[in-house]
Amino acid sequence: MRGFTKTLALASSAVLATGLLAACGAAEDSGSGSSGGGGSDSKSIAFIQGVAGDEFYISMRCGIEAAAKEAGATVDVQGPEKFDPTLQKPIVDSVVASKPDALLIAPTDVSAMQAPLKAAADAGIKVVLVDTTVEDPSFASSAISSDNVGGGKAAFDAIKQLNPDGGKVLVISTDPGVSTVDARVEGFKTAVDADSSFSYLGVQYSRNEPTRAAQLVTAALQKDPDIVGVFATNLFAAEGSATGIRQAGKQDQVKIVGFDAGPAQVKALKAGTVQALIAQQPATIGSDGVEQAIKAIDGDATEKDIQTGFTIITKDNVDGDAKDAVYKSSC
Ligand code: T6T
Repeated sequence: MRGFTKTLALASSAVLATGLLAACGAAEDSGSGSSGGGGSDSKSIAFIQGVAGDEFYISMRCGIEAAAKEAGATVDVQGPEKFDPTLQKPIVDSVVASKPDALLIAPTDVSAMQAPLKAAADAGIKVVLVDTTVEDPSFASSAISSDNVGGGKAAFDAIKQLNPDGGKVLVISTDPGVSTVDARVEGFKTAVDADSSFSYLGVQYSRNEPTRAAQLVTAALQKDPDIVGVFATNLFAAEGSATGIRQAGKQDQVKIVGFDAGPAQVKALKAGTVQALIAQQPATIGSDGVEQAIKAIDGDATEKDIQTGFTIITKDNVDGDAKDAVYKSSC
């Protein structure tokens, strides 16, 4: 694993306050762009994000563009409006028709994106999976992602530190079939099951929509008013969970640990609405992706699987050691 940073220094008496809410997908990423030097014979790389406007993929784009520039390759960036395979597949089909040398992609579903991506590889395009994967990634030159199972376990450790006496915990995820968040849920659940002071209320799916996540959390709190912790498996789940807990007036009782660290999540952390963030290394995932893509294009050996680390951000380190782990909303 590369660049693994774990700084678990949770403020034990975090003051909860109101104040979270940033628009979903409100980033500058217009969905397409290009960079890189090189002449007409320069290598062409397409990058298809999981969803446009998500600061995780924007930060990844920054890493990709910087690495491509260095290598003299061109980059074309596109992303669907929603994290949805029915919207991502047509983008893949049109990218494949344009015949780039390599395709970097975060597939939005393990099964629905299998055939379109296999078809891309069969067409001679070097496919590199960045972040998410598919059921059988054997056609891919490389697959690069965070230690998602480990991140789920770290989320439980953080919730336990905030609730040493245990209690009921809930997971808010996006959609089943998304490899990354499913792995985070698995890591979290395994850790909860191993600790008898906690009880697992299961996972609820928000379809990557903060409003839905907020509704799920509010409803869950009506059913189980004594929930002590929520693990939100990505940026939008965390945003919505914080809103739901605030709306239920339970911010002094329920601790939220969220995956990802966009500017809105950091604002929530500083406001005390969220207690810990697990920041991935999207720019590194992107630059590693370019490196592997170029090796594949050149016919050199690639690394089949690369795992990147994460940083745990709390109020205590957000302006210090963990400052650089925060995602960008533009490059
Ligand atoms: O958590 C990231 C990414 O790793 C996941 O696959 C989908 O959601 C994010 O993009 C954050 O919104």
